Amino acid sequence: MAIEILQTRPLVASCERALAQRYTVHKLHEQVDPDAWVVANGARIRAHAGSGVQVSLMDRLPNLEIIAGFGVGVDNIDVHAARAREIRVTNTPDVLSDAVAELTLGLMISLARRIPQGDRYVRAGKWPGGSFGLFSELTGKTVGIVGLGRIGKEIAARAQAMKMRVVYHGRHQQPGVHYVYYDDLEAMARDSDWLVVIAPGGKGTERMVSRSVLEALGPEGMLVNVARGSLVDEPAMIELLQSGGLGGAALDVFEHEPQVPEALLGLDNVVLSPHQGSATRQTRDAMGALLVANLDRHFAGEPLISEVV
Ligand code: NAP
Ligand code: 8YV
Repeated sequence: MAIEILQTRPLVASCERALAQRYTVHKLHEQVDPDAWVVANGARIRAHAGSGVQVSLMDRLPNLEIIAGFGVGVDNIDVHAARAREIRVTNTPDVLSDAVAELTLGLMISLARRIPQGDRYVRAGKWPGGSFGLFSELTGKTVGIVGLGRIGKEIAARAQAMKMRVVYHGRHQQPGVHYVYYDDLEAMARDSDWLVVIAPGGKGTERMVSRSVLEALGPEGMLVNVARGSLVDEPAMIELLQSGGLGGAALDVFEHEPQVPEALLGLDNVVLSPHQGSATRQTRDAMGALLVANLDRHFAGEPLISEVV
């Protein structure tokens, strides 16, 4: 009997091809009347391929066994509700850590040397009119990493290669990690030139980078957010960027993305990126392969590769 699974948003082509070879795939986002489709067919669905599953959908899929997420962050999956319904949840950690770390360093260098602004300056024909300006290096600066996890450690290694001093904040000091640990985020911000945010999204980290943390980072301080927009007090960040209370920001994620606050678009001490951390062909294919492998393991009765527990 064919195993029927559901998608509610497009997935990378290689992943969709692999799923179609193995399963009967229904794409809810392509249905003319998604609600009517779920009412008529939801009982046949055994798995959801992709992230973004809330309890309202779970309740309409009575035989859902597993949600195979696409991405390592699971803040857009109601994991608590899934657990209560004995629905397994998997994600795609590790395979994307290098890509996210590379983008993070790219955003840091771009902000430090105003690379996007320099490109626009040349394209606008302004160079003959004078010099673009002097900015600053990463070398010798202190970077405070908020969330020294799988990706945070890859960022730290690359920052060290840029001759930066690395310190970190998390809920726990990690044994065997030689970077200086701060249990107080505001204290770390005060002692840092750069603050890189790479902890998980969700209620536990909402606006943890508060106005007081941003003020502690200060007028020369640079904020990088490659985690989730929810971790930063975005209105306070914008106000401090405008007033000079915060030196600059490089942002790959936003509170209400893909909508980005208009106020950010006009700021010259900001670099903006449309949630591109894992957006390479190689990494997205690897994420898709891991999603499929988790589903295959589940239906073969074998241990899952990356279960969210
Ligand atoms: P991970 O290995 O689980 O690392 C998470 C780190 O955050 C851990 O070091 C953890 O340390 C720390 N942490 C967790 N809760 C915290 C809290 N309340 N306060 C302070 N620190 C906390 O996860 P990962 O694989 O590195 O991924 C991290 C996040 O990056 C994902 O959840 C996702 O939101 C984001 N991400 C973004 C992109 C993008 O495209 N921009 C791509 C991939 C991932 P403690 O347990 O010691 O607190
Ligand atoms: C997204 C991410 O998953 O993995 C994560 O948590 O934030 C990204 O890799 C990616 O944008 C696919 O939706």
